Parts: sequence; C-alpha cells; structure tokens
Amino acid sequence: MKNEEEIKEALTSEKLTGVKIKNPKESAAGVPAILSSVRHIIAETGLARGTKALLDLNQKGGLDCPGCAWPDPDDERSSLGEYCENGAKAIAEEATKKKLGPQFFADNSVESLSQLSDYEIGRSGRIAQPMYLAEGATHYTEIKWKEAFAKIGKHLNQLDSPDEAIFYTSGRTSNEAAFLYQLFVRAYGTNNMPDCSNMCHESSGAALSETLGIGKGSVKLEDFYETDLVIIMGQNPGTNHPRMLSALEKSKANGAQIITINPLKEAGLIGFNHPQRLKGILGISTELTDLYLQVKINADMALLQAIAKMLINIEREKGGVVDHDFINEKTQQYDTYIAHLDSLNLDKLIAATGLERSQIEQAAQMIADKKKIIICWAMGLTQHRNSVNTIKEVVNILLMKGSVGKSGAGTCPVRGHSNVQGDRTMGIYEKPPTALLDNLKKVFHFDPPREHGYDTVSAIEAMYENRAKVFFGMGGNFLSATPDTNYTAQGLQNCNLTVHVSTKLNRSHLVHGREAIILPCLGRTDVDIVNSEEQFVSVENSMGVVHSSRGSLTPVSDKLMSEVAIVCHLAKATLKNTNIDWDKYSKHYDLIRDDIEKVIKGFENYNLRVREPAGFYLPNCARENRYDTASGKAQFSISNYTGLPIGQDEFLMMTIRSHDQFNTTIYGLNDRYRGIENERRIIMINPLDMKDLGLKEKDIVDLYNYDDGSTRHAKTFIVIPYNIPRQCVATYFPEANVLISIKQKARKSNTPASKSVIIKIKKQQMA
Ligand SMILES: Nc1nc2c(c(=O)[nH]1)N[C@H]1C(S)=C(S)[C@@H](COP(=O)(O)OP(=O)(O)OC[C@H]3O[C@@H](n4cnc5c(=O)[nH]c(N)nc54)[C@H](O)[C@@H]3O)O[C@H]1N2
Ligand SMILES: Nc1nc2c(c(=O)[nH]1)N[C@H]1C(S)=C(S)[C@@H](COP(=O)(O)OP(=O)(O)OC[C@H]3O[C@@H](n4cnc5c(=O)[nH]c(N)nc54)[C@H](O)[C@@H]3O)O[C@H]1N2
Ligand code: SF4
Ligand SMILES: [Mo]
Repeated sequence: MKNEEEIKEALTSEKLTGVKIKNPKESAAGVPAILSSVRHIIAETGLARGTKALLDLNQKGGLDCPGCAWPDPDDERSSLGEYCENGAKAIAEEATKKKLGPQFFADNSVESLSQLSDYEIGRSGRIAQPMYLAEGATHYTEIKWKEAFAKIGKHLNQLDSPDEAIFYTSGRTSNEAAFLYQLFVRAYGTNNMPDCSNMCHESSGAALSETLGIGKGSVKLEDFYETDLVIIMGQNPGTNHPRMLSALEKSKANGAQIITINPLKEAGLIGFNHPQRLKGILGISTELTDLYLQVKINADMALLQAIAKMLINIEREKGGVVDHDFINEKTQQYDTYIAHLDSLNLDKLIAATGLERSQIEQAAQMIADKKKIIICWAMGLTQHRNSVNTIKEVVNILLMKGSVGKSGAGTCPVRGHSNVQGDRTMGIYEKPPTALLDNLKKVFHFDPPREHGYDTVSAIEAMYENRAKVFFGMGGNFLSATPDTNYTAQGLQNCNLTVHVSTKLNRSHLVHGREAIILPCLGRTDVDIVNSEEQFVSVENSMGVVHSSRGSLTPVSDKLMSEVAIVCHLAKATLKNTNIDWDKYSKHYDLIRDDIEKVIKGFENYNLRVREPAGFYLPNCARENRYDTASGKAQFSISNYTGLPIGQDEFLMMTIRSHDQFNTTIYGLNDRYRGIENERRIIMINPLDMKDLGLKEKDIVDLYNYDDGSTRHAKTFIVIPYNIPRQCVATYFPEANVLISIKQKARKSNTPASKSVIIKIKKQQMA
C-alpha cells in the first residue's frame, strides 16, 4: 500500500519544463494558427487520415467537431474548412494512429504511468482493448468485453441500493448514447447522474430557468450579424471558441460595437486575423473590442449593478434607455429591482470592480442608446460562489433594455463540450424534470426513481464518505476535472469498482477503486458500422440546433465499441427483468431516435429532420418572447454584492485554460497568445504585487489554500509578471485543482468555485 505522500505525488506531476516568456499577443488566429493545426494533424494522424477528417469537419452531413459547442452557420459553409486551430487539434488528438495495446499496459505499471505529466499521458495514444485492474494488482491486463460487462453487472447488483452507484457523463456523448444511458441508469434505479455541466454552465441554467423559464441561451448565430452591441464576459473565445471570432468580425462589419469584461487582456478579444481571408493571412487584424474593462476577479456583479444604476440615471435625465413596453408586457418585479438598485451605494460598487468610474460610465453610455444587445459569457461568470446571482444581473440588464425575444438580442451562455447541451436535453440530469420521468414510465413501462440524485460535488462527497461504492464514467476525466484533487482521489479509491468508457488514457484510470475497468470506445471521428450499415449520431450545439455527425476514419483497433453498444450490453448484463428491447437499439440508431421522439419534447419527426443538411432548431421560449416561468413572465431579480473575505496577504485565484489544452487533455505546453511557452506550472501575477511579496520573474513559489479549516498545498509554480488586476492571480486548470475546496461552490448550482480560490503565495525555500 502506498503512503499518503506517494499517493499525492501520483495525482499530478510537479516536474518543471523550463518556461519562456514573451510579450502577450494583441490578436488571435492568422497564419500561426493554420501552421499550428497542420503541425498537430500531420504529427498525430499522418496527412491522409488527417485531411480526410478535416474535409468533413463541420460540413453539412459531415463530422461535428469534437471540440467546443460553438455552432456552424445554418447557410453557406466555407469549402476551405469550417474549423479552427483548436478544432484541428481536437481531431488530431482523437484520430491519432498511436494506440495502446496490451503490451503497453504490461510494460507500464499503474504507478509508473501516474508519474507522467498529463501531457505525456495524453500523448500515449488511443486505448485499443478493454482493460482490467484486479484488486491489489500493479498492472492493467486485457479483459474480454463480455467478462467486463459481467463484472460491472455483478458489482451493480451486489449494492445495497442502486443509489450507491454513480454514473458520470462528460459532454462528448451523442444524443443517442446519452438517451440510452439515462434510460439504463433510471431502469437500474437511480438518478445519480452527475455530469461535466455541474462544473460548467450549471449556474447559467439555474439563473436562466428562474428568470426566463429556459436554462439555455436564447440567441442564434444570425443574431450576431444583426446586433448593435455584444458584451463578452468571462470568456476567452480566441482559445476556447475560436470560430466565435468570425461571428464577431461579422458583427463589427455590420456596425455593432463590442464591450469585453475580463481581468485579462485576451488576444482574441482585442483583434482577429481571419485565417481564410487575405487580410488575415497578411496579418492585418480586425479590431474587435471597443471598450475593454479589466474587472477584478469575481466583481462582475458589482460592475453590472454599477452599470444598471448609471443606466437608470441616464433614463431619469433623458429617457430612451429603458424599454417600458417590453417591461410592462413581459416582465415582473421591475419596480422592486429599481428600488433595490436605488438602495445600493455606487461608489462602493465602483471600488469593488477595481475600474475607474469613467470606464464604467463609458460602458453605460454605450449600452444606453442600443436597442439590440447580446451578452455572452462562459466560465469567468459561472465558477464563483455568487455566479447564479451574477448571471441574474446579466438578465436584469437585458430585460431593462428589452433585449430578449427579438432578433439581434438575447442571452448567450457559450457552452463548452460539443454535446453537453444535448446530453442534458436527453435527460442526463440528477434533477430530472417530472415530465421526463412521466414519459419514460409511459413509453417503457417502469417506474423511474423520483428522488433527486447526486451532482458532481455531492457524488464526490458520497464516495469519500463511503455512501457510494461504484463509479461509472461515460467519458471525461473525473479525477482531474473536479476540485479538491486529494479529496476526490480518496473518494475514488474508496470505491469497490471504478469504470471508465474512454478514448484516451487519463489520470482517472490511474487513481482508481479496488478494481478498475477501462472500456475503449469509438470517438466522433471513427466510422461506426452496424450490420454493414454506417450509422450517424446527433448532437445539439450551444444555440439549440440538433444535427447529425458521421465519422469516417477506420478505428485504430477492431476491439473498440460504440458508446451506444456499450450501454446496451451493460444494460443486458445488469438489468434482470427489463422489458426494454436493448438489442433493437444496437441494430440501427434510427430506432433509438424513434424512441427519443416519444419521450422528449421538440424531437417530432426526429429521423426525418435530423437528415436535413443543417439539422433543426429545438423550441426555445425566450427566443420566441415567451417566458415559461411560474408566473409566465420574465423575472427581474435582486441580489447584494458581497466581496470575498480576502486578507492583505491573500490573493483571489482563477484557474483557466491555456491555448494548448482541451480541459484535462494537454495538447502542448504553450499558451501562445499569452506569451507563455513550454510550462504549465505558472502563476500570473501583477508586478506591483510581486514587488510587495519580494518576488522576481521566474521565482518559484508554493501556493496554499486554507478554506474550511484544512491546508491545501500546490508545490512549485513559476512567477510570471502579468497585466492582471491587483490581488488577482491566474493558474491553469487542472494543475491548481488541488487548491479548490470541495465545499467552496456556487450557491444554488453547486458548481465548484474554480475561479474564486483564495490563496497565499510563498516563495519556495531551496532545499
Ligand atoms: N481549445 C479549447 N476549447 C475549449 C475548451 C478547452 O479546454 N480548450 N474547453 C471547453 C469547455 S468544457 C468550456 S466550459 C469552455 C470554456 O471557455 P472559457 O470560459 O473561455 O474558459 P476559461 O479558460 O475557463 O476562461 C475563462 C475566461 O474568464 C476570465 N475570467 C476568470 N474569472 C473571471 C471573473 O471573475 N470575471 C470575468 N469577467 N472574467 C473572468 C478569464 O480571464 C478567461 O479569459 O471552452 C470549451 N472549449
Ligand atoms: N479548476 C477548474 N476545474 C475545472 C474547470 C475550470 O475551468 N477550472 N472547468 C470545468 C469544466 S467547464 C468542465 S466541462 C470539466 C470537464 O470535465 P470532463 O469532461 O470530465 O473532462 P475532459 O478533460 O473533457 O475529459 C477528457 C477525457 O474524455 C475522454 N473522451 C474524449 N472523447 C471521448 C468520447 O468521444 N467518448 C468517451 N467515452 N470518452 C471520451 C478521454 O478519455 C479524455 O481523457 O472540467 C471542469 N473543471
Ligand atoms: S470553434 Fe469549436 S466547434 Fe468550431 S471548429 Fe473550433 S473547436 Fe471545433
Ligand atoms: Mo465546460
């Protein structure tokens, strides 16, 4: 048995790789982006395989990009390629020719693999056959599919209650697989279905459902072309949703302005070199942001309230700011909201933001005279303790301006994983709506459990406290994606069995339960042939468009199984008296879609409409200017901003993505736009704060968090002086997750507060 220190070391690699610091860039994409994608593709897949996948990528009827959830244009698509550098990297990662056969696992013990960095682990290749780690064993060995299913079924049936099992989902799983998975889990008897959404846009869902009656965004891609103003908050699209920059470029060309609210000056938000236009190739960039507000971390609520107060002042002086007709017809609680705003102290709000009054006034002026406003946001807003209320302030401003339910305006929470929104629509949710359960009962003739299940944080707590004993992950990398890495590791290690359906090896395979199983599945790029017929799956993008995705590459091994087939086999191996015809589903995916249509609203004629070249839109009440809240009206809401209790020697840390990663998958060690190269264990900090701490560039520091009476320690981070507000610092996810307490999470949504971590920084003492 390893001691505690050894286990901790296995959770992350603390090796340094030798940082190089350059000036941050002032624009994104252009030729370097093309070169970077070509380099990745050729190195991983070879030219023929890579080109085949890229030609299909995001084309109508082709392959949906396994990267982010940004939508494709409904109308014409560029034959030069409808993808970005990071889409190409996502393809290279999945379509790699490297594979991990049984010999790889015989040569490398679990312990030796866990000494590798996430970058090294990810590069090793696609898992080529099911693998099993017996109790007490040091190495994974090959197992037959049938035996693997039998083992999992046996474990599940041995539990005292189905609620002792946890079924996680990451957001790449197709609609078809997700629907069958939730059907299986509920037929088995639990709603313990945490998903990556719990750590991602859950706060958006919570805020939007309460205020607008739908947990999804309301805008379509075309709205960007018709809008007057786009406000981008807490999002880094140049890296995480690169093709959003093309949409923003078009907004600007059509006369819109852009306000960006972000503690960091992100290159992609400053300027954009369209990689497929001559101007972009020549390095002439389109300036995107008109007003850049470098707000302090977690002060967005204060900023939005300050802006709202200024808007009301302008309205009282001159009028023309507030859309009274919309407010009277469509909303509730406006007067309460205004009275609350009047009670707030503007000077205090301004001070909290760290911005100058004149900068905020400029934002208010820009908003005051616009009629059509889109507000976009991502993790910079959702991963704080007060996230749900901050997002409600976003809604307040849009409602005040009548900027919902009409073209060119609305809410745009930009989703992360390529099908995270679709998985939720299919019922991957620990708090299933009653209508879904009623329909499952009607169509499948069983009583689905009604009690809410565990979300991600409560699942970890349940494993830690031995209330849950089997963990099953449909994709993802639970250990590295979740907060409080040591605590989560303990939870996973407490389990009798941990199972992962995966494409690539990751740290969650290496920090495991008493027994562990890896089930290797087909990825998005792989051709999926059933009964000699190529199958396609479907996905839903960030704007509610459902469309098909078809892989075309030959799988690296004939021992891979589709996620659909895996769920069907698992259901058969586990459920004793099921009257669900699991064999039918694995014969043709149309038969799954026929049943989805019976259970889930908005999927009428699914098989017909999904074959439309660009797919179809799901109904969206807010887009249609209807509000499915309890009152039938959109709700203004009131919140009080309270900053976090940060001591003089403490910092507020956000954990963010570099340009060279997809979540826990590390493509490379560079963060090109931010000028940080060859290193991930870095901390970006304001030079004045460095001076106060007596730190120099490239000094090595240790980071500490003391939330909830425990000490969390992350060793060895390199100091990078950076343009970031005072007392705010940034590190990369997942290296810094060890510092995030499991108890620090957003109120109502339970999303880990990974962008509001209070830390102390101490210079490392040389041994
Ligand atoms: N290439 C690539 N693409 C991806 C991903 C990836 O890892 N790599 N991940 C996918 C997923 S799952 C998701 S959810 C999205 C994530 O997309 P983003 O949300 O863009 O990702 P983060 O790096 O977490 O960036 C958060 C941004 O918010 C800012 N920020 C942090 N704290 C605050 C704050 O308090 N206020 C404000 N106003 N801003 C703040 C940061 O400076 C940063 O620019 O991207 C998706 N797409
Ligand atoms: N500190 C901090 N923590 C965070 C965040 C943050 O900003 N800061 N962001 C959070 C967010 S927004 C998210 S979404 C989560 C992400 O959490 P996850 O979704 O759990 O993590 P990923 O890194 O996306 O998962 C990668 C793994 O998925 C598997 N995989 C890839 N493609 C497929 C496929 O097609 N099928 C199957 N079955 N498996 C596949 C591969 O084995 C790969 O190793 O992390 C969260 N954690
Ligand atoms: S923007 Fe997102 S979905 Fe589109 S190609 Fe790039 S990574 Fe893929
Ligand atoms: Mo996400």
